[in-house]
Amino acid sequence: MPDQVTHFIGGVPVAEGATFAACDPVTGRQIYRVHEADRDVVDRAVAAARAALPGWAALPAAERAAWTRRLGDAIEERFEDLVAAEIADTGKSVTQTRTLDIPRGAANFRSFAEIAAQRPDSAFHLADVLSYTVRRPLGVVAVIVPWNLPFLLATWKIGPALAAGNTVVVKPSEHTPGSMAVLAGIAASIGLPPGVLNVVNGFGPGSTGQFLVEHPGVDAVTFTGESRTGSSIMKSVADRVKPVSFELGGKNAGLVFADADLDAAVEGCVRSVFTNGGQVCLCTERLYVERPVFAEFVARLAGRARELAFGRPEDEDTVMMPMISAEHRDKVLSYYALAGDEGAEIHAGGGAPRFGDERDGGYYVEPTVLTGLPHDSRVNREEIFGPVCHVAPFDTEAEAVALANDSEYGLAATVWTSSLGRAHRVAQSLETGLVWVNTWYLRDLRTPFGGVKLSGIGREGGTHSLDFYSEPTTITIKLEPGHD
Ligand code: NAD
Ligand code: 6OD
Repeated sequence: MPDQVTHFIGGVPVAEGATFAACDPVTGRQIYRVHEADRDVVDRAVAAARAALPGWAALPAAERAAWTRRLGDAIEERFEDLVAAEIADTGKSVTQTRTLDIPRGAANFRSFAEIAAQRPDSAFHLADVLSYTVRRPLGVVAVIVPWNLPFLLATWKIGPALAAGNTVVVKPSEHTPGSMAVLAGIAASIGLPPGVLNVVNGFGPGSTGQFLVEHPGVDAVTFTGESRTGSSIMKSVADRVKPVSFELGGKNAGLVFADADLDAAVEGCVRSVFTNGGQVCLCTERLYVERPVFAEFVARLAGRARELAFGRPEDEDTVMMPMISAEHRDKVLSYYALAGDEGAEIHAGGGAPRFGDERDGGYYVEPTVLTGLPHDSRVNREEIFGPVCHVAPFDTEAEAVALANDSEYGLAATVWTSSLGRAHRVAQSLETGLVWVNTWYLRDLRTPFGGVKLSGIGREGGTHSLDFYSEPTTITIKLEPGHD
């Protein structure tokens, strides 16, 4: 592990700016220091990206795709370094990091290389008029990402942005800069043209993130994070009308019908509620269960929650990971306390575990299952972003859909049923960008991904990403002289 994390500008590391501590969420101890990019450093990163833009944008799509693919391949070569960096920053389990976070980074580059290389332009021929469309990159794209799936979410944006001909300045979360530092090293080692990929570190408001999105040399912003941060970024780029793509928060519902395979539903909900310590925007925080199976479902889910292993990240059977920071742990625990104050019955968890070792300095909370709260309680309304769900009974399909849709958010929902008709009907009635039936977080990278309401603007994934990261120009040619 390096003792400091630097920026990466124009193909070289840049160790400038005051430093701040990055802490290990497992123990709370400092692991290294991170340089914070001030306005001057951000200026230089944007200038490097602008200088690289004409050459990169002019490359044939197939050549950019080859570079993008090479980044994916090189991730495999530095796999263990990336696993180590991601675990150090987040405390997530080695099993998840090896099977989800890092492989998805490689897949993000490879998939978008493929999709971009094969993308046709459209043409329309009408009598003596030919109209066709060419797509141009947006320019310099600011990529701002959160801490929960740091490598997966950054590469999900960098891959298509580069394949579409943009150059990027990436700002990872202040909590999780490690894996982007490794990616920067990978870019340098494969000889990616300097300035195509730049990384600056720092905080959000009044710091690196804000300087970057407001920079006049940045043409577009792609952001994943909290809804209120999205709203504030939108305001700060409004004057320049910069294109934005936002993947924001969620308060996702799961609907369990009495005709569901209950074993599969319980295990699926264990995943959808507790994966990554509940710190995935797609995690379920509200479960609605049809009354005949409600009591059994709650008992089984709570039983499974109590069993989830709190090992160390390097133990292969560890499931539970810490919250990212002391502040976030305190926020989650404050919702556990609020649930008690609001009259919840706590079936599992409700507090912070004690280990009797160095992990007591870390940021762990217990997986928690609640019932008995009113639909309008804050616990049922606000995104908690921890390993917790509230379970409520319902009596009719219409009631379940109405409860699920009664939210300011609209990112994802899950439906558990054995009826094909119900699956289609309910899935099409849910006001979310994503619905999973009898599964959760099963991804096909070609599909549109994103949310409605407070959960985001726009869709990324497959050609939808390429649509965002490029602008069409329609060219209309009159083929024969004559009247228009
Ligand atoms: P956050 O909004 O606090 O921060 C995200 C990133 O934005 C960080 O890099 C941060 O430094 C930066 N930032 C903050 N304020 C900024 C500003 N004013 N200008 C520019 N940059 C700024 O989010 P977080 O706490 O890191 O992540 C958790 C949140 O992200 C949750 O709400 C979660 O639901 C959401 N999320 C959504 C998705 C999705 O796909 N919809 C995916 C992951 C996380
Ligand atoms: O899988 C993805 O592509 C994606 N964008 C996941 C987002 C997860 C949110 O925490």
